[in-house]
Amino acid sequence: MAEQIRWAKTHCARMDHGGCALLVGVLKNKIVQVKGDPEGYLNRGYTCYKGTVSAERLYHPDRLRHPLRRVGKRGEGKWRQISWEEALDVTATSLLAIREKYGARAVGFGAGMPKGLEHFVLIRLANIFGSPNVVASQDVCHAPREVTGVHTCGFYPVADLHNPTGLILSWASNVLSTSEEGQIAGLMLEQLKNGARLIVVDPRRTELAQRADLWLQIWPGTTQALALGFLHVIIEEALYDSDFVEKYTCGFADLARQVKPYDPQTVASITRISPELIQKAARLYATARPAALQWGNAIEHDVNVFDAARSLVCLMAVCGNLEVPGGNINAHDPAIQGLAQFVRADLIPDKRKDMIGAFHGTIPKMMTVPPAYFRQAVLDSIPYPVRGYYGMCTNPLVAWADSPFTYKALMSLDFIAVADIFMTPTASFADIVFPVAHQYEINDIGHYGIGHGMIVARPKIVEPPTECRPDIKIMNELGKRVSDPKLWRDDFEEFLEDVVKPAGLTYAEFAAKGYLKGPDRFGLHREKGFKTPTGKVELKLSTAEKYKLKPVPEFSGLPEEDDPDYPLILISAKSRYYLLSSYRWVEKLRAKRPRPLVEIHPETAKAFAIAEGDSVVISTRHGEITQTARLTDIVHPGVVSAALGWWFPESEASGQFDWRSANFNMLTSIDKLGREFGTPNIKNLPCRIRKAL
Ligand SMILES: Nc1nc2c(c(=O)[nH]1)N[C@H]1C(S)=C(S)[C@@H](COP(=O)(O)OP(=O)(O)OC[C@H]3O[C@@H](n4cnc5c(=O)[nH]c(N)nc54)[C@H](O)[C@@H]3O)O[C@H]1N2
Ligand SMILES: Nc1nc2c(c(=O)[nH]1)N[C@H]1C(S)=C(S)[C@@H](COP(=O)(O)OP(=O)(O)OC[C@H]3O[C@@H](n4cnc5c(=O)[nH]c(N)nc54)[C@H](O)[C@@H]3O)O[C@H]1N2
Ligand code: SF4
Ligand SMILES: [Mo]
Repeated sequence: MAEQIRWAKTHCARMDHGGCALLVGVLKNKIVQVKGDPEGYLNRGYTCYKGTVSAERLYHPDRLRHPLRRVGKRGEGKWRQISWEEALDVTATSLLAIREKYGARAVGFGAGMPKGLEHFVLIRLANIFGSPNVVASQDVCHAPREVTGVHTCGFYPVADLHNPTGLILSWASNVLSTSEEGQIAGLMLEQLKNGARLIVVDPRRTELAQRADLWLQIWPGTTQALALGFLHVIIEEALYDSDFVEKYTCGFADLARQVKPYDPQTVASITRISPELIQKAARLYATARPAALQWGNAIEHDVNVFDAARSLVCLMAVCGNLEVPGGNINAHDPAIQGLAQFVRADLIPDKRKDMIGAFHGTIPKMMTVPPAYFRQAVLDSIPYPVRGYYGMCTNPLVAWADSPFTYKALMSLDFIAVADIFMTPTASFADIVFPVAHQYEINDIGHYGIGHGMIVARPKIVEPPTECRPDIKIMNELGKRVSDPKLWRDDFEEFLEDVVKPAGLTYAEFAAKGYLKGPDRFGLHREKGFKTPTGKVELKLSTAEKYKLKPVPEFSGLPEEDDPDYPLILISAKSRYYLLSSYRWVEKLRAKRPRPLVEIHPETAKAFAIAEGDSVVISTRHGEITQTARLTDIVHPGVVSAALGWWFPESEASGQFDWRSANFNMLTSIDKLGREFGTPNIKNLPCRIRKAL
């Protein structure tokens, strides 16, 4: 009799922040089908294309299947297969030798976008090893929004897409493509179906913008100006929530004074949105109560991110949209283990003072090291030498601004270990490469520490290839070799048990439930105030002087000056088919988007004699790359939007899989950095284009 497909439940992961509940069909330890689970809390049956083909990642013939040790020169792409014992021993010995010579802080522990529980085990490993330097992409992702929120109102205000809302203001966010941080596209679509109004602030006429009541085609990099313009209208016309402002905010008079010059005409000249539209949108947002501001990652991509994030929290606050259902909420965690305890923050009390970022004056509560500063430490020993790197779930050569600078830093390190599912441009530099067991092959927990008040279960469904191991297991074994083994576990899966134990659950029971959500607690400020030094939402920051921060948000100009040699402005958006630099090797994804596409307005293309499908050279002051022209009027004629994260797995390891020719970060630099988060200008850059010969 033919064997039946076994159906198992889990949640999608590692293709974005994850979250869709899935039904996974298995035949003889092989996943044969993936579909959305209609009972899913975040998705109710929805999946995107990436989700449905997600199991293809496990079955690529070139997947990493054995630990590797470099045999040629660094970056030459020559390897020898070794045992797990050897891989772990060499890594441990090398990291300990660096610690002996330069101190623990000379090892950087690297992660990228948080993909699962291993992100926090990595922080634990760094803490126990004694290094304050966890290096991650938080300079351009999440931290600016979360940390600015915490300084301004005491929490990370996330758009509540679960309770009915009157209006969604989608600002620099494109959840229909990205489902960012578990804000799954299906949730947004359901709100719209139920009658929520929609305003989209985006330089590109996205699918979401096409469905919007109002679309504001903002000039890139002018978020602060537009937000201050909204506040101008709202304050002038007394549309704000005066009761909330009076009782729960401080510095309103200062903010009102600050926004005075930002009248619709002035703001129109900066943002290139008509004054009428600015007024209309501001009025709609202010009067729609409740309104949810879905603020996206794209506000975090230039040196002015602190002002941008501050101005948006002020906007939420004065309109009375903080801590109300359908507004921007403090998403309380369920009863799970606290982050600080999980990562053993107690073992490294001086972390904040000692980390590389602190030397550069990054804002308190920014707990990862900006990659710009990390590389300066590696290359110039500023503020002290860094010689070793353990990286997992990340591909810095492509993901960090200024790729040639990353190349230099990676070439200069004494020791590099990388854990990945596939050989990548970054892994091709490593001394040791660890092959990981991946989604569907490991028990995992999603959304821990992301600030959306929930965790989701990602139970294992199939066995991994014999020699592929979960990241958590690798770090548990490495931990035992570089620190007191008592701080590690006999069974690495105890880390999963730790997280859910305070809820009175075992991991198996949690997996059967599927997810845990914290209690809905709205309006807590009415009893307890806000968790800021003044107990109020600080429209004017009480800590400004102490931390050398701007007290009220301002627009201090574009992130880069205009340059007649580079007459266009370059932006980017995440692709719906890939996760940043990942998975170009998954055939079903590659078939959907075989080449990097640069979006150019047809008029602009005509002016530069570029036709659809032409190879186009895009140059900035820092470099040039080639991508394929897509002519579309979704972008402004003065703006081009290029693809991110490109490298070519079909190319040679010895050339780092062609990390240069199409990689967006060849065009970016770290010449200018926002002080608070060490953020470089990774878009909103003057550029020019020409047809490739
Ligand atoms: N110019 C420019 N640069 C950007 C951005 C931008 O918009 N513009 N976006 C930035 C943002 S928001 C982010 S978050 C970063 C992302 O930067 P990264 O997180 O570094 O990049 P990714 O491509 O998401 O993931 C890197 C690697 O993780 C591996 N991986 C996947 N799953 C696993 C796993 O289970 N275990 C291990 N060990 N590895 C795994 C993938 O194979 C891939 O090689 O990039 C930033 N860089
Ligand atoms: N499919 C897919 N999903 C992903 C990812 C991925 O790579 N692919 N990456 C994941 C990660 S790490 C993150 S951080 C999130 C990011 O997800 P999002 O927050 O949705 O961010 P982006 O796609 O970078 O940009 C969102 C929108 O901002 C617009 N934009 C660009 N510049 C500006 C500007 O100056 N002002 C304004 N107002 N808008 C601007 C872009 O046109 C785009 O439509 O997505 C996650 N999900
Ligand atoms: S939207 Fe994200 S979580 Fe949902 S199926 Fe797609 S990749 Fe997976
Ligand atoms: Mo991100």
